Amino acid sequence: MAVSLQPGGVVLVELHRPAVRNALRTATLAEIVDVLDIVAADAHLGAVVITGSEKFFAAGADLKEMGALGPIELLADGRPRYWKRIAAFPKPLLAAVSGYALGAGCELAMQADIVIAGEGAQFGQPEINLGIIPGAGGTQRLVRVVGKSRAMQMVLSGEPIDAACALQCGLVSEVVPDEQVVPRTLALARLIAGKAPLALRAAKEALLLSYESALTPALEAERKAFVLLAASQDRNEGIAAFLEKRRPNYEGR
Ligand code: CO8
Repeated sequence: MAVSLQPGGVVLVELHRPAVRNALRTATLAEIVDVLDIVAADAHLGAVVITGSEKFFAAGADLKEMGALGPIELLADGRPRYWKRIAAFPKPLLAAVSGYALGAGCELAMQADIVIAGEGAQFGQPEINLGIIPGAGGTQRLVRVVGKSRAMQMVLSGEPIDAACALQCGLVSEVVPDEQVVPRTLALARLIAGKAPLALRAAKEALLLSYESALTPALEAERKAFVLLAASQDRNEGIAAFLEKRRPNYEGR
């Protein structure tokens, strides 16, 4: 895995295990979590982009590693903890997906707040072909994103969908030529990372509540966050900058 600092306070995480098509070892998830912890704690870093190679985002869990675990070992396995920590990352997380995003690779993409796909991307939950089912959100997040029928089709048949279909059903927000996936996602991340940090955090939290909560309590939480932001300097700065026709200077306060 390679980690690099990009312009605008964006951190790029590149999965790199070509021999196994970027299969996700537990240690890889731990490394991703370590990066997210560092970014979360650093006020100069505003967003993370995670990507793979042009042909493979990630081919799922590492089957050599996972296949060796029985139920008792799986119960004690650290992966669910890492997935939860990825989900709890408070800053924007974007996925730039080229090629295959299968199994845990598709689940990793779904953990991102925004997914940008290359034209050749394929998203799938092929676990059924192995006699198992998705185990890191694939049955739950997928149905919330693409709806019941499409999720059932993907999980029960194991057949992947292409980028055009992923766009149509809302799994990704943009499809661009494969070679543009990383530059486009980095540019979007840079744009987002320049916004007021407290407002970004509140917005992400409020949007994610729509997954977790019924409408009325989620609307109340949104309203509370909206009201709370009125106490921030950045809110006054943002409005003042607009009225004075200048760029805002956000400080995260
Ligand atoms: N884990 C480990 N190794 C893998 C994985 C993987 N997920 N995917 C590919 N590899 C390895 C292959 O074994 C092969 O190794 P070798 O060269 O030593 O033979 C090498 O990568 C190249 O693979 P292919 O020859 O198949 O490469 P292609 O480019 O022809 O195809 C694909 C690429 C389409 C990605 C294909 O490799 C594939 O279908 N991979 C498996 C995808 C899959 O089933 N993913 C779901 C995994 S399960 C999961 O994520 C949920 C958790 C599972 C828990 C299991 C608990 C028991």
